[in-house]
Amino acid sequence: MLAQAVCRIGLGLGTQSLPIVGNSLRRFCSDGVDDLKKALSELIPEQQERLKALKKNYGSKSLGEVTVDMAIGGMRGIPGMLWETSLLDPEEGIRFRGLSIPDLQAQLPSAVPGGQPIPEGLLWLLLTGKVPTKEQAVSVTEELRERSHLGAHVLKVLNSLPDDAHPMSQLSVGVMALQSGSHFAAAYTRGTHKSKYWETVYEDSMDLIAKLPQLAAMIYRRTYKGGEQINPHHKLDWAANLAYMMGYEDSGCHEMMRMYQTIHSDHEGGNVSAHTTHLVGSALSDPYLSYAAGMNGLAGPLHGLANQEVLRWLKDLTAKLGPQPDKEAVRKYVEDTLASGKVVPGYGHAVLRKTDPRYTCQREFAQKYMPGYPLFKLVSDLYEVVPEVLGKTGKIKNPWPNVDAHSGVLLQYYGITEENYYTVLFGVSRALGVLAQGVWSRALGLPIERPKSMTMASLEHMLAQGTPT
Ligand code: NMX
Ligand code: MLT
Repeated sequence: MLAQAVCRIGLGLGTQSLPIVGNSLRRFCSDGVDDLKKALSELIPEQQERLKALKKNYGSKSLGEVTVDMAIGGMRGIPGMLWETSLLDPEEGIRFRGLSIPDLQAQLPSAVPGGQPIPEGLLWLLLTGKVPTKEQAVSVTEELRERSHLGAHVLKVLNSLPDDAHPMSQLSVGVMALQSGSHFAAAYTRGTHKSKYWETVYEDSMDLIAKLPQLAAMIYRRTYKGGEQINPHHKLDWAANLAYMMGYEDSGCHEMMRMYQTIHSDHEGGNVSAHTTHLVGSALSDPYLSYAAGMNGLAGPLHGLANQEVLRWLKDLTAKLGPQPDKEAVRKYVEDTLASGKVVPGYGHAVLRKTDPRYTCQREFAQKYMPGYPLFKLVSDLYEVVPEVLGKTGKIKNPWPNVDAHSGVLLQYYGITEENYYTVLFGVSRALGVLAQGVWSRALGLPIERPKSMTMASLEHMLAQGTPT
């Protein structure tokens, strides 16, 4: 049945269907006021100078020691990468270009008065470091709309996969199906000067971000809704359009999607999806190749797939204990999870040492829009039980909930009940951060990433000789 899926994408909606012809790079908003690429190009020289000065003045300074524990413990705590778009504080959580989540909610343009930020404004912020005006954010919506056309071959490629292909595998394959359109790869083959790399990386990144909602909705519709696709709505913003093309027209769901897509976008550079995208991009693999690699990392259960795992775990809990179990029963269920050698999904973090502000933001959304929803009540009860149980183990460094502990509840409430799809929504959002940084990585001329590895024998030898201590 999936192979016979009906696709209406790209048919008849003039403003949605502006394929790039050859390698021509279109200009948007040529008056300059709302031109994101122009705004970016004006910032690049000063940032290049800034990096040069940093290297010249402080290049030989130490950023601290590297212990054996760090080297064999997942490189935890080693500052080894430049990442401009966001920074994570263990106690406070994430800041995007210096702005916390409440700052984003207060300062970024929204689609409805007093509503959630639109991710297009965040994208402007991530790329330029500046809060956009409403006009600038809307210009990004328009730019993305113009770039959003998805070739008919993408659905054919997806339809050639086994019916049970996981949505994250479909996302990765779908992105790779788009890679032949890479402007960067074509420019590199033509021999473009390295000072111009960022320009085609920008074009690829914007194209990819523009196409992801249609690709993600296509995956959803073919996997769960019989295959019939829904055309984009030419008046909706990027995140609301994603929900709309998935089949959700409720304005509350659209607000939730704007918030969801904003808060999952970036979490500094060391997390698996961001680091992978950065690493692969450092080999001058184009944004399609590097983002697809990042998504394969996001698909791991200790990273982005945890949002799927949380829902599976909650479903198992309610199947065993009923929809409103008492706290003692919940406590026992958490203890049993640990005793069976599994992790409690949605809890813990490699860097954070407090409740994730992305959890808090989602909790506040739920308190406002779904206060009596039973699944929200259960997730709230877990917040009162799980940290104490995890804390008692004595080994879990952060017993508090992360972003994935709460996102599924919001999606379930609006009818998006298929948990195996959840990581795709995380992945669409993550494109904003990792691709914005990818543009800067090329603009700043960052080199190929190549850390040193050690064998156990080389470590033993080095340490037996007493150097270093
Ligand atoms: N449940 C059970 N055990 C845990 C948990 C948890 N939620 N969190 C950490 N531990 C264990 C961890 O497996 C390790 O055990 P061992 O020494 O036997 O290998 C020990 O506690 C110490 O780990 P930490 O240093 O506290 O955490 P680490 O930095 O290694 O891992 C996570 C961080 C996020 C991978 C880990 O907390 C975890 O597996 N959490 C559950 C999965 C999850 O929610 N992932 C999503 C993270 C956010 N995201 O979207 O990416
Ligand atoms: C993320 O959003 O990438 C996760 O919280 C994982 C991390 O930061 O390590």
